[in-house]
Amino acid sequence: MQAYDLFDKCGVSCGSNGAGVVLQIQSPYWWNLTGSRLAVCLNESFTILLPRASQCAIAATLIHDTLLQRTTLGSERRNDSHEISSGKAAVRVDIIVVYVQRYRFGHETHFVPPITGIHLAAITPHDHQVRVIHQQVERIDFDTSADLIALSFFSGFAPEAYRLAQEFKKRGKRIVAGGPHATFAPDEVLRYCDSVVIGEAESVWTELLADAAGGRLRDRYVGKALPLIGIPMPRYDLLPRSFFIQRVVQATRGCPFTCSFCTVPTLNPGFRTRPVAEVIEDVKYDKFRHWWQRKVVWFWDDNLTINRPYIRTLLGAMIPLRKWWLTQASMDIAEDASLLDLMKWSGCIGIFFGIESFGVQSLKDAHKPQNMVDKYQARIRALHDRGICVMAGFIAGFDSDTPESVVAMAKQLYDTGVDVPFLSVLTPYRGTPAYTKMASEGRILIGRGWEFYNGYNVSFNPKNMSPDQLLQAHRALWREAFSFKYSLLRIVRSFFRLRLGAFLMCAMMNGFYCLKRMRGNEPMTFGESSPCAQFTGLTSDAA
Ligand code: B12
Ligand code: SF4
Repeated sequence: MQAYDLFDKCGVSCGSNGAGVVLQIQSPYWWNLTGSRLAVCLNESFTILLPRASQCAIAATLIHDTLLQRTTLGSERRNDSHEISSGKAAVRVDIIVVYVQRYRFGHETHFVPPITGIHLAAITPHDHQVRVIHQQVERIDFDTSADLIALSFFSGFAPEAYRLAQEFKKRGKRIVAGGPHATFAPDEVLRYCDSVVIGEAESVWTELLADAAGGRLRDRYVGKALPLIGIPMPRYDLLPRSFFIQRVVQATRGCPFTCSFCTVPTLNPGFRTRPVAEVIEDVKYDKFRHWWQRKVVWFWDDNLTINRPYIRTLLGAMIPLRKWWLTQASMDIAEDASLLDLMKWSGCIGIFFGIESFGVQSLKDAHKPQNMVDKYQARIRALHDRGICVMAGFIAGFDSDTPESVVAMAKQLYDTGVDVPFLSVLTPYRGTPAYTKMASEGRILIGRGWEFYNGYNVSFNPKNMSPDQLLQAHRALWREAFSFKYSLLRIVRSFFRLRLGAFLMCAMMNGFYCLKRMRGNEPMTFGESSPCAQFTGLTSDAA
């Protein structure tokens, strides 16, 4: 068959201009030809300029073959409508990763996507049709043809999830919810949704979908924490392109520590690892549009490096792939020089540490013995010596904190060497020791709805200040830490200390937050008039 016939069959028009052959593709798909690579995306009108007719023939064959492999393609392309796919799905499911903006004007750039939605899509059996909607960057399609709406959300987004559930209910949809909030508040979730998944989805998702297809959806499914073997690659093809980074990977689940404010030990019990070969498949996937998306691997693990034999094997396997990777780890790694070297050789450009506080008592209260204030500087230096960027989380609102100690963190974190700070307000999430303690002391502000649990608002009575003083201290810290002065100082310093990828990451993230600071795009403060106010009081059930 000739190239032009093939194009006709694919709905691709073909012409020529002075520079070469022009392909005009106006179909639900577009093909981006770079060398021999073929990327498939959706809903674009796209012009490819091919200098030679011979390339035109290659393009035609690739496009045609791709269309012929439609069944494979079904799991390789972005679905914008359930109608687009052929075949009869048992259940058409819309997975919605719920989101509420946490800054006054939203994000200027959407940096890294969640893995949850594309993971759930990947474990969805092929006889069902799946779409993934990231509310962070996509509009919610209430008039969807989906039979089942699957909502995933954190506590801070619960009011929005319930609002969505109400809207879908009005349209006669069945709704299932899961995630960290649903796991710890299933009864509350069932007031808005038909079904709830408690815990991890892998052991129950197939059964749930079969039940939905058979019209016998149960109200509760309790997921078991299974070994992480045979987990399919996340559906990267379903990610909106507006996320700057695309390759998010999970290699392990769980964490052996028991920090007082963290739900991980109960949410993901034990510490489980995926087979290295399977993780490497995800790391190798490279049908992304931009070079940095092919280059960067962002591990969304709880504590990737804790099992040393495992991480050594994984990193050893990553060395030849020449990627740039980032993850979250605990500070003890800084004492392990050979691991740090391996991290460097395998392309580590950034590590997130939960430093949390400079207060010794606060760290005790947080059950964080692995953090030692007097060792922060040396430990951060150990990473800098390998050119690795240190991102670090800090929490305001521990019992020993005062407004002054909170604001002082802006300078302390700079002096300690942190390259990119993440600044949160202490939040007593259900399922944590912090929640149990504060609830028993009657310190949870029961009039405040779940929107106050977004990490930037105050939902409890601090010990040494009022809730409003804590909020103001956090905002003052945020403004100071992301002031032009500190942001620039961190960027300049990182230029001399970090390897290229790490420097770029550091510069971008500091630039990102500094721009927010300069625009007055601060973390949103909720009050009685918050958009979610109708859900205020739900936390009283929790208390
Ligand atoms: C990666 C991560 C992030 C990333 C990505 C965020 C994102 N949107 O995914 C970043 C760093 C941005 C982040 C930020 C925050 N995070 Co975070 N994060 C995590 C972490 C470490 C891993 C989550 C993950 O991707 N796991 C891998 C995927 C595959 O699994 P999963 O999401 O857990 O989903 C499984 C089950 O929960 C379930 N499931 C989930 N949803 C659904 C939906 C349905 C329908 C079904 C059936 C099942 C199901 O099935 C999945 C497969 O088993 C978790 C810790 C943890 N272990 O969960 C904390 C965690 C989710 N984060 C948390 C918090 C508090 C935050 C912040 C508010 C922190 C802050 N102070 O700013 C912000 C919120 C930012 C935001 N805008 O979303 C809390 C949430 C607690 C709660 N009750 O809400 C957790 C649990 C950690 C903790 N401290 O306890 N986080
Ligand atoms: S080290 Fe991190 S993941 Fe582990 S329990 Fe503490 S906060 Fe949670």
